[in-house]
Amino acid sequence: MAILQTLGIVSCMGGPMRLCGYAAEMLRDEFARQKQERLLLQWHMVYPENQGSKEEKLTKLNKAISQFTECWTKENTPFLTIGGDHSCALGTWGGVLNGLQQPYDFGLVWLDAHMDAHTFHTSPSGNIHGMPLAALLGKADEKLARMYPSSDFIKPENLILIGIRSYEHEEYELLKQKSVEIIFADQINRIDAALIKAIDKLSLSCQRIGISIDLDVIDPEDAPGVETPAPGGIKAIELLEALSLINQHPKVCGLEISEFNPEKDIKNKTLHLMRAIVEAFYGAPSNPNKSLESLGSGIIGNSVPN
Ligand SMILES: [Mn+2]
Repeated sequence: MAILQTLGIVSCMGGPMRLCGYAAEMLRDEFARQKQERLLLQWHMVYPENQGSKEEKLTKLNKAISQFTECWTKENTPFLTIGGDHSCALGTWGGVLNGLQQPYDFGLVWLDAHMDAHTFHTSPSGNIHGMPLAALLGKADEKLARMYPSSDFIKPENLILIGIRSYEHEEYELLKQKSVEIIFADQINRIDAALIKAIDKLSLSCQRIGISIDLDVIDPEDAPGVETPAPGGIKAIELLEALSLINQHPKVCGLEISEFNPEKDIKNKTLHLMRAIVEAFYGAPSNPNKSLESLGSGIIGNSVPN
């Protein structure tokens, strides 16, 4: 029986949502309902404090998240983090960078409908779940930088965004200025090939790779339970297949899943999908009879911003 270290972040302070903080507890109960034979999640939960401003609470929460992922990174223990809103990425990946002796060797695949690269200066909403990549790239304003629990950053060439289809000009400018690779949703003809290509590319220069999934990368038809749905997303079944093809990839140190909003879910579709995502990547490997070589690049056109 494999035991997977799992951190639940019981907070939705980084977004406008009321209930996404319950995602981890709901997923824990969902796993508990069925007998586990192959994969056992060992749950740890972090909760925000009652006192202080939202910024102060998020600063402490991200610090707490980072202490777990730093420790697991140092021990080389694969982990799963379950948000919460996507601002938890500040803690998850800031902690990984803290735990690495060579933080420059870290790569991140960011699956999201949005770019999440705002700062307080550019964000129309002021919601922090739209800002984690600015901080992770070292481009945060002062207020955002205070919430980020690391002094190390991701090298722009070690970050790949996949599935983007809704963004503001300012975030695009920030990423473009850094030449971050962006694969837009309408460029993807095969998510399995695109994901494998991204992991292969990062593997060349990175010792560890993280995968951050915002559930809104999936088409709202398949994942209605998200706060900020955007039509034209990836099919759930295709994402699951893609993840099973990189099942427990030796370079992948952790998987993050965020932005589940139970209020908008229909018949627990998105909750069940979260579970399937965990099992596709961390469960027993299936035996794909596909040849990876035959997949091609999976994208149409050039994915570097122009
Ligand atoms: Mn996001």
